[in-house]
Order: sequence, then C-alpha cells, then structure tokens
Amino acid sequence: MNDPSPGATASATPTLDLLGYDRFRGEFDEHAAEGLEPARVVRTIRGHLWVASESGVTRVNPTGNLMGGGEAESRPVVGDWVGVRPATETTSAVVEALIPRRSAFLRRDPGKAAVAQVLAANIDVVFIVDGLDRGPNLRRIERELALAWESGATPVVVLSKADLCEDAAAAVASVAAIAPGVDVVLESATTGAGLDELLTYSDGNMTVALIGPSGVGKSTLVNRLVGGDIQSVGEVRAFDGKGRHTTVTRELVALPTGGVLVDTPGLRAVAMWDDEEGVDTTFAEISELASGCKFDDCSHETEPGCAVLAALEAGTLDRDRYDAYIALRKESLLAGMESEARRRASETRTKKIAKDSRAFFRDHGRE
Ligand SMILES: Nc1nc2c(ncn2[C@@H]2O[C@H](COP(=O)(O)OP(=O)(O)OP(=O)(O)O)[C@@H](O)[C@H]2O)c(=O)[nH]1
Ligand SMILES: [Mg+2]
Ligand SMILES: [Zn+2]
Repeated sequence: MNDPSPGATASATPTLDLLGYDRFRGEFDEHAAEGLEPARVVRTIRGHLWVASESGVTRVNPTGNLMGGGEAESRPVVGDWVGVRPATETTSAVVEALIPRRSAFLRRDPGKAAVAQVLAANIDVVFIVDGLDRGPNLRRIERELALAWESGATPVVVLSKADLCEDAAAAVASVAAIAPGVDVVLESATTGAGLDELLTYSDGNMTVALIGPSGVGKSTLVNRLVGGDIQSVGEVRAFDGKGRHTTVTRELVALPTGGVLVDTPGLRAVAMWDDEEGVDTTFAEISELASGCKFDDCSHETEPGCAVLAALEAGTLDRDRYDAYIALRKESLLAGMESEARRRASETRTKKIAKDSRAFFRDHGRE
C-alpha cells in the first residue's frame, strides 16, 4: 500500500491476497477511507493480538470497545480481518475495526455456562483430524461435523497416521457411513500419503482449520503441508505431561502456494453450541426420515407416526447413530435456551439502567 511505484493501486496487495484478502476487499473500503490498513489476525494470546499486514507480522493492541466491554463474540480471533490504525512515533498500532465474519467456529465456552466461544473466524474448510493409531472415534467426529457445518465451513474428515493402521479401508468406510456428503481422506505424515490431496483444499487462497483431539498429528500435518519448519512463523508450543510438544494457541500459518492453515490446540471437550442446523446436516439421513413424521415438531422419541422411530424399529437406522443424534440435538437445544435466557436477563438489566438514568435526568431537570 505504501508502494510508490507508478500505477500501484490499493488492489496491488499480493501478500494479503494469498491470505484470502480478495474476498474481503470490498468490505474494507470505508475503513481504508478512515486511514486504517487491512490485516489478518494470526495469533491471540491472553488478549494480545498479532496480525499479518503488508508490513509483515506485528503485535497490535485492540481498542477498548473491541476487547473489553463488548460481547465475547465481537473480540478479534484468529482468522479475523481487521482494520489497523498504523503506529506513529508516539502511538503503537491499534485494531479499530472488525470486518464482518463470513464464518465463525463456535463452541460452548467450557468455563462459562451459556456463553459461546469463537474459536476461529473466516474458515472455509475444516479438517476434522482423527488418528488411526487409536481411532476413528465416530461419536466425536459426528460432534465435530455438527460444529463445522454450523460454522459455515465445509468439513473434511482426515484420518491421520494411516501408517499405523492395518485396515485403513475399513476405517474409511466406517467414517464415510456416518459422514454423508463429506470427503474422507487417509493421511500419513510418515509416508506422505494424502498430502497432495489435502493441499488442494486450500486452492484459491482458502483458509483451512485443523481440529481434533490432542496428539492426532495436526501440527505434524501442518508442518508437512507447509513444507518445512513452521517455528519460523512463531508457533507457540509447550511440553505436555507426557513430555510431548503440544500446541497451546491457535495459529494461522501461510501456505507457500497461497491459502492458510489454522493449527489449533487439541480440543478436549467439544460441547455443542446452539446449532440445530449443524446437527441436522450431520445426520442428513435422519433429517430426511424426519420429513415423513406425522408432526412437524416431532422429537422422534415418543410421538405416534414418527418415521425415525419406524426406521429404528425396522433396523434400517443404526441405533448408535440415533442415540448420538438425540443427544446432540438436546444439547444444542439446551444451549439455545440458555443463551436466550441470558440474552433476556441482560436486556432486562439494560432496560433497568435506561429507566434509572431517565429517572435520574428527570429528577435533575433533563431528559
Ligand atoms: N506414525 C505416525 N506418527 C505421527 C503421524 N503424524 C503425527 N505423528 C506423531 O504423533 C504425535 C503427535 O503429533 P502432533 O502433530 O504434535 O499432534 P497434535 O494433533 O498437533 O497435538 P496437540 O498439539 O497436542 O493438539 C507426534 O509424536 C508425531 O510425530 C503419522 O502420520 N504417523
Ligand atoms: Mg499441535
Ligand atoms: Zn419423528
């Protein structure tokens, strides 16, 4: 953007385009007019932000309204596009604007009851990674599929450590059966199997996030896809209890061919957030059956004329699959109700403050 060469325009931002900026450029115009520069959040650690912009990776401060007071969901997270007020001699660089997200990866905040936690933003593809040394864990994959669908990203199941599995084909088949419409890719960082195929998902400067439990090989895969040692971009790791390197923060890593990967720490708990649609897409064959139920709001548990229960009875629907569907749907309905209750409570508080302040100004002769 500071390129003084003749004919240089605001669209001449090759570095940012490789990070996927081309699809957000249009939304940035008003911020550019205010003197802000486009940047993408590459790492967050305890409220500190690192962004990649035309001038490289820098640490920036978020403004108060983006970080402190606002809703948790409006805080910049890894993957967000932001508007940065550049540093001057006397001030440091500050994030002043958050560009609307195209997708947001949410889960229920494990620390707080009815609060969503945004794990990453603007993700196009989610690699749901599970290791064939122990897995695949079908029930966990279903959960992660529901989260991925709900986020607006396209999920791909990656079965890693294929070199440690004797019957990889059977593993793929068992996953394919619970993941209708989802690509399932066998991968081994050891033999290099599946790497080329996985790389194609970032074509067109797409953003790919890797999720899955600790130790399944997410960081190893990121290293292989990037084709080198990513320590150079500042990956933050620590030793876990078993003396093993484990990722401790979400981190956005640029691919040499364009596009980015988001490496994430292993998710211990994948608790559902208000995402019925994600559940319905994950259990597509059950949603299909549900259209034949007698009642539109059938819960598929006790109702007469329930096509889902009929299929269960007839043995055409798998019992484990049905149980997983009912459990996840309940969990997401509950999260939805809790967040609604929380929203109402906070609305009541806001109304009370507004009422109190009106009373204050009335008593003090001002409206
Ligand atoms: N045999 C084999 N081992 C692998 C493969 N991929 C990863 N590993 C090993 O699995 C272990 C864990 O890999 P990581 O890449 O650190 O796993 P992670 O998913 O990033 O784990 P967290 O950062 O804790 O979430 C390491 O010892 C890797 O060397 C593979 O394809 N084959
Ligand atoms: Mg890791
Ligand atoms: Zn039903």
